[in-house]
Amino acid sequence: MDPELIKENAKKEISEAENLEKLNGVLKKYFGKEGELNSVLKSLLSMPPEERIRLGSQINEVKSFLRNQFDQKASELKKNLEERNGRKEKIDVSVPGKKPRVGTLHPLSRVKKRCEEIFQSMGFEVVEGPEMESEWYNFDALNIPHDHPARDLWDTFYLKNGLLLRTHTSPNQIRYMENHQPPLRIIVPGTVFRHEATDPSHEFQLIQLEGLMIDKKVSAANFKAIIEGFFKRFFNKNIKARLRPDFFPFVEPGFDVSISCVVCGGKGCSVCKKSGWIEVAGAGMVHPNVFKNAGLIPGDWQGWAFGFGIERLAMMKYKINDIRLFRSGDLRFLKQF
Ligand code: FA5
Repeated sequence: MDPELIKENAKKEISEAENLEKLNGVLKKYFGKEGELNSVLKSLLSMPPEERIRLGSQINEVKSFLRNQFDQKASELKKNLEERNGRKEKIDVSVPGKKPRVGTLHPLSRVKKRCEEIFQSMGFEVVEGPEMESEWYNFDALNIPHDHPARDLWDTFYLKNGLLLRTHTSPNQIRYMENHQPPLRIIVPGTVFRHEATDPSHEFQLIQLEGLMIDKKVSAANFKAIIEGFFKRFFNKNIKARLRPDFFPFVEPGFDVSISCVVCGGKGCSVCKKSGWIEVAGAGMVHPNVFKNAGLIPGDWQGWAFGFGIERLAMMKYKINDIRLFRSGDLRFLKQF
């Protein structure tokens, strides 16, 4: 058959195809194994060489022309189909949107931030110190010599480089006084580490907040007023503070600080074990040896220091009964904040 005739017929049939199925039929009819173009190609074998070349190139031209026609028609039909099926992009303004989840501050970060705000408003500067600490700053300079039993209470992780992971934020009392002349008021929030088993109220990693105030005349009464004021604002309740004698080698005298129970207000409940009080911090008047080790003359200055755990405050504030939840990574817990 004449290739030109095939071309005209196929062109007509392609343009008339109403759907992809019909177009496929046309494709098969002309391009299939037994299709018209192939049978013309087969007939070339019996032709003289010159005729074969001429007709062969004519067939090739027809083939590429028709291929184009098929492709164009196929994409036209597909587009129509998509439009009919509604698969083309459509904006349905009535569909509820996907709400992006906004992250929130970790409860410990929130509590730490709030503590900083309150102390800053009372004139305290926020200071930081290293988590990897020397024995000198963590123990010796704080009046805890090598053979002192208090070291057992603060067992920690000793590092291969001769340093250790600090067990409390108190080393920063020395670090700060070494470089700053009193009068001074600082707080030092930071992570500390202890070699101890965990339970609902103990972690081996926690955040402490250290406080230090040094001046010419600073008393325990002054400390009590500051710490009570802090807790009143932190819990937004009429909290009372209580100091009882306690021992820490770096203070003299030393106090155990309790606050009236945030749940029962001091009447006695299961949280405060019926005592009406909850222990929250260690504190005391700065020991003369600490002044000496920081390069200050003990008789020249007076001061107090305290340290409490941020986790324990967060537990009271948000009524959390297991300290281990904070670092569990459990989103069901974290999403509540
Ligand atoms: C100290 O670490 C002293 N450096 C505090 C201090 C500072 C005393 C300045 C005097 C002057 P203590 O080991 O008691 O003390 O810890 C202080 C607070 O950290 C505790 O009251 C508690 O709130 C918290 N804490 C201690 N160990 C843990 C633990 N394993 N898990 C959770 N909180 C803890």
